[in-house]
Amino acid sequence: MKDEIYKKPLQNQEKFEFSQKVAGVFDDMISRSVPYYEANQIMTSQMTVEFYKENSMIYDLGCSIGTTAHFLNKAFGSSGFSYTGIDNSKPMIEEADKKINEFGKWHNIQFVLGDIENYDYKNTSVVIANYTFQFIPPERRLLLLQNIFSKLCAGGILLLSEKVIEKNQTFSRIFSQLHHNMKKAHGYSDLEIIQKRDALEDVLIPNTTDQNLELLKDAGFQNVAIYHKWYNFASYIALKT
Ligand code: GEK
Repeated sequence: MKDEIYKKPLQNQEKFEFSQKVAGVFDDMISRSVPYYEANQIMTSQMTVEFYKENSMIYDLGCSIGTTAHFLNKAFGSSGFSYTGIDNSKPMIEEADKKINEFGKWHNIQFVLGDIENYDYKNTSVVIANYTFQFIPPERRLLLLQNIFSKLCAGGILLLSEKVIEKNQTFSRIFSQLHHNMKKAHGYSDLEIIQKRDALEDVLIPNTTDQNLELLKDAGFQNVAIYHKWYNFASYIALKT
């Protein structure tokens, strides 16, 4: 379904929430808002295949409607894997569950309603957190990363994708403008883009590209690389050695 949530002028601008309305149009919303969303999903699944260890769990933090699981299903083909997608939005998990029968029977896939900050993680070789940390209060991000680091096996990875800002304000301004232009090219009006941006204020809080690198190092990851970057979006791979 087409995302038209911010199409009409809104009298009372409410804060953005992962509601029923958002879950219903999420596919369209995220693919028109996040640059190279599909390419990033493919890269996420390729690296997951590369680093996944048998008998361990893949965790997808903030799995939304389960799109990443579908890319993993395709990338793994007939090799089995275990996956848990966690999200604290009930409508998102309900949407994800609607397509649970589309996965290969040899894959062990589940979607769970839960908070990624209190989840009881088990042995894992791949943790995926695509565009989710940006919704965690900044002062709690290190603790969550430390918890993930402690549950990863040696040789395991965290794949982290985020909206980012730059330290240099000129770069930040230009990158934001280019993102705005990209959304317009994907069919959103200026009004839609501005109303959504206002709704996300203080809800989606981006770190700088460097802050994320530092956080990952502080959490214990010695080897970190940026594997995908588009202006104000960055994806990091962090390896536990
Ligand atoms: C994708 N990864 O398609 N606990 C659990 N879930 C949370 C929490 C939390 N504390 N905070 C936010 N979420 C997906 C896209 S969307 C990104 C991820 C976006 C969930 C929230 O409910 C939402 O579904 C998801 O994180 C972020 O690749 O909408 O920009």
